Amino acid sequence: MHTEPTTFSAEQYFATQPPPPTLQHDVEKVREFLQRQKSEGRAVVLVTSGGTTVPLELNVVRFLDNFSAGTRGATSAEYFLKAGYAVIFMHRQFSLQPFSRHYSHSTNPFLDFLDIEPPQPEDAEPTPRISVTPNKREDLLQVLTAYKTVHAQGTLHTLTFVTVNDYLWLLRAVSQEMAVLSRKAMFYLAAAVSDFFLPRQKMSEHKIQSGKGSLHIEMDQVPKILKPLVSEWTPGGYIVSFKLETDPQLLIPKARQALERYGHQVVIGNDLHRRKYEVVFVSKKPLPALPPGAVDGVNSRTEESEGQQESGNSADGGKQEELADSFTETWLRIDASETVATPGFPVKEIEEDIVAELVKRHGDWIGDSQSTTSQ
Ligand code: PAZ
Repeated sequence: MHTEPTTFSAEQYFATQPPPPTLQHDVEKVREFLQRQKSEGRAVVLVTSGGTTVPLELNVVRFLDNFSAGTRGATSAEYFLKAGYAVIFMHRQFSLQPFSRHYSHSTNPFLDFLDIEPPQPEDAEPTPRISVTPNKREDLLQVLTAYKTVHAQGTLHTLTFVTVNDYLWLLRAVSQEMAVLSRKAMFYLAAAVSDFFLPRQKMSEHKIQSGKGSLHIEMDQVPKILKPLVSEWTPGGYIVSFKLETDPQLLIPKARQALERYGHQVVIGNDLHRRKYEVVFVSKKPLPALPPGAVDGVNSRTEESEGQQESGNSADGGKQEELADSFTETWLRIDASETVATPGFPVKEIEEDIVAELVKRHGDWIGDSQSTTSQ
């Protein structure tokens, strides 16, 4: 049976696709967390992390997935916590998490750090003890101390998603809750979210059978949820999205077009193979102050580009050149060799610099609004 692909607006999407069963419970917990952080005067960042799946059957046997391990999100979450933010860590189930990430890779399995000591004659109970391998103690102590501190302060709240549908519902609900923080809310959207999905109404109920030969599946486009996120769900928030490309030529044009279409604050562009040591911050240049009585043209310009497809080719009638003047690009780079664990040398993580830059920009942005409102 051939069914036509559908273009879902965000509204149509939520009207036709069912929410995950745990949504209500998750939202209540998020609300409590936010109330506590607000009363303690903290800024809160929502970090999304890891990849979404796209199930192919209602009784899911097969699904599409992507490469993301959640390293960017889990690492950044730690640096945000260190910088004094409270963090809602919305991640793909079983992907990397802050703190435990240091010990979940096969290159650093935590069981290899533990020793079994036989019971000593003076022990009351003849039970073997577990101890930490001496040369791993210092690192583990550091991670464990940070982890315990965050737990004692109650500044980390975790949420999980698996499918793209879970992700979309959660993102909408959490961002709507975060609106109470206005400018003190930051969104750090590092998850690798599928661009395509199979609507429930088109899914096979049972396992797709192999007897018919090759498999043809036509997927629909996932709605561009940055637009309602920026303009409806959490209008005051500071929004940072990520753009991953494999063709370096596309990185800047696509980042600019995203900013132009959605009107948020920053796109961080990264190339698949260079992402551990190089990223680019793309943002709009502040507009020059308007003369008294003049009309602000920002919104109309954003609307103008609304109908355009994101495209990196030059068949855009010189649009890229025209856009270049209204954006700034800041590259962050670290030495690639420093990102690899080498005995005696600390590992450098680019997320430390990404977060430092964002904390500064967010602080300036909050400061700007306070100086505007107090005028
Ligand atoms: O999870 P990870 O550390 O392996 O990768 C991080 C990333 C490349 C998924 C992230 O930096 C990113 O670019 N996320 C957005 C991807 C996109 O939708 O374009």
